[in-house]
Amino acid sequence: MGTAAPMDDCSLPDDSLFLGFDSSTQSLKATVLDSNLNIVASETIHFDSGLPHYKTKDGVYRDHLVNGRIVSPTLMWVEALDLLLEKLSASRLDFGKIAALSGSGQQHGSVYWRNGSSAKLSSLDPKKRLVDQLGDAFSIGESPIWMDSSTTEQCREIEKAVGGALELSRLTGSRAYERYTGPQIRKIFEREPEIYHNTDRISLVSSFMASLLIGAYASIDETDGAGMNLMDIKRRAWSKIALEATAPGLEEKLGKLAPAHAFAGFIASYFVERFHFNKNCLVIQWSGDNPNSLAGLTLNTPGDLAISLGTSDTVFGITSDPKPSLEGHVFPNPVDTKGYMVMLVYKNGSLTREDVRNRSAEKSWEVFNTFLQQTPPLNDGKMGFYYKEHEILPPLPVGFHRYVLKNFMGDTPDDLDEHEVEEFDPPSEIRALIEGQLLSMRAHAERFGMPSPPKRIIATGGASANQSILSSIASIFGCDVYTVQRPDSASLGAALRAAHGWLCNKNGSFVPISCLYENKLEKTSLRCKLSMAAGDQQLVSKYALLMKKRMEIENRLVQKLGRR
Ligand code: XUL
Repeated sequence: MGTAAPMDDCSLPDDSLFLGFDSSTQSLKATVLDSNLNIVASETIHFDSGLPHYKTKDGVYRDHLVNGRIVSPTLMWVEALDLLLEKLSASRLDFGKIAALSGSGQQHGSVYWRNGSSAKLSSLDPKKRLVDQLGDAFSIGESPIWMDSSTTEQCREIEKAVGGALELSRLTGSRAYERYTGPQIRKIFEREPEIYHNTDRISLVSSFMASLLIGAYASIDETDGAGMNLMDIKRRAWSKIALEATAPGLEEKLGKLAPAHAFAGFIASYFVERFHFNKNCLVIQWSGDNPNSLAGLTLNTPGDLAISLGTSDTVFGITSDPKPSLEGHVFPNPVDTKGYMVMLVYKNGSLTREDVRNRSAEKSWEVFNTFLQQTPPLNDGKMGFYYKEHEILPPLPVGFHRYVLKNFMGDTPDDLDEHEVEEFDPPSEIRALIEGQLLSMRAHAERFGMPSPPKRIIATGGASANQSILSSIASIFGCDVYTVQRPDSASLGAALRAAHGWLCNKNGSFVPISCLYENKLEKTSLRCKLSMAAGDQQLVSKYALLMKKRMEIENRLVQKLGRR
C-alpha cells in the first residue's frame, strides 16, 4: 500500500450518501452507497433507447467510409447526465445527503473543448439543461472511443520516435495502441491541424464528466492517464519525449495530472441550484472503468485475478513490480499510491457473444446456455476464433476461423493436427466461442506474467451472471470463481472511491482504502461469494494442451493477417 498517514477514525458520517457514475460505451449508470457501503439506489440511461435521436448503435457510430473509425457523439454523454440526474431526482434521491461523488469513464475516449469553453462551463444557467448550453463547446463533435482502430500509422510513428514499441511500453506502460489517446490526438493534429489549434483542453471521458460536475476543466487522473501513451508510468507525470512524439504544444492542452483519490473540486453551483446538491459535496477525481472495477471488486491480493465480461472483456490484477511488455497494459493502481494494476483487453466481448448467439442460438440466452450445458468440455477438439470487430489481442481483423483437432485425446500438443472448417453445428459453435475467449485469456495472462493458476478469480460484468460461463472459467483456469452481488462493478467502484476520496480529504492526505471497509466487507454490497469451485485437475491439464495449440494457430493467423 502507498504511504499513508495514520487514521484513527475511518468512519463515514451517518446518514451521508456516496454517488458513483459509470459513463460507459452503451450507457450512463449511477450507483448510490450509504455510509455502511450498502447500495441504496441505482439508475441507468441506455444511449440507444434512452437517447434515440443520436441514432447510435451500441452507443457508437461505426464509420463505414473510414476503416476502423468508431466514435460517439460527445453531446450525447452530456444529455445523458441531464437525463440521469432527472431520473434520480424523480426517484426521490436526496441529493443534499451526497457527501462526495466520483465516476468511471470508458478508457481512452477523448473530448476536445473549443478555445474559450471554460467560461461556458463556469457560468452554466441552472434553469436550462446542460445539453442546451454546451452545443458549441467542442471543437470536435464526435469523440474517438476505445473501439476505434484507425490510427495504426500514428502508432508506428510514435513508437519509432521514442525508440521502439518496447521502449514506449517501458516508459508509458503500453506499446502504442490504436485506441490510446496519444495516437488519436496525433491523428487529429496531422489530419485537422486547425481543429487541434482551436482546442483549449483535451479531456478523457472520465475527466470530461468530472469537468461538467465541477464547472471547470478537471485534471486527468494518473490511472486513466496511463491509457494515453503519454504518461511516464513510474513518475506518474507527463513524459516529455512521448508528448513531443505525439503533437506540439500538447502539455498545456492536457493540463495537470492528479492522483485518483484527489479532490477535483466542489460540485458546481449549477447542480446545487438545479438538483439541490449540498454545496460542500466533493467531486473526487474520476478514473477509468477498469481501474474503478478493481476498486469495486476490492481486489487487493496479488494472486487474485478479475475477469470483467462486458462490452469489452478485460482481465486484470495488481502487482508491485510490473513488467511492461509488447502485450497488455500497466496502470497505476487507483487506490494505492505506489502499486500498479496490470490488464489485458479484448474488443470482442459481449457484442460478439450476442452476435454469435443471434446466428446460432435463436437469439436467446436460454438456448445459448442449453447449448453450453449440452456440449462436453473441450468441445471434442473444435476450436474457434471469433472477431466481429478488429481485435486488440491478438491484433487481428474482422473474421471467424474454425478448426477441428485430429487425435484430440493425444497427450502431447504435437499430436494435435488441425484442419480448418467452414462451420460447426450450433451447440459446438457456442462452446467454441466461450472456450476460445477464455483460453485466450488464460494464455495471454500467463504470457504477461499474471498469476497461474490464480489464487481465485472474481468475475464481473453482465455475462458473469451466467453459471455455464462461470463453470467454463473454473475448468479452464483451474481455480475457484467468485462473483459480486451486482455485476456493475465500475459504478460501484466509483461510489466506493468517492467515499475513499472523502476520507482522504478529511484526513488531509492519502489513507488506505481498506480503512473504509475493514471488518464490514462481509456485511456490505462489496461482498464476494464463491460461485464455482475449481474444475478437476485432469481437465485443467487438458485445457492447457488445447491452449498451447490455440496459441500456435493464433500466431499463424497474426503472421498471415495481423496488423503488426
Ligand atoms: C480498456 C479498454 C476498454 C474500455 C471499455 O483498455 O479499452 O475496456 O475501458 O470501456
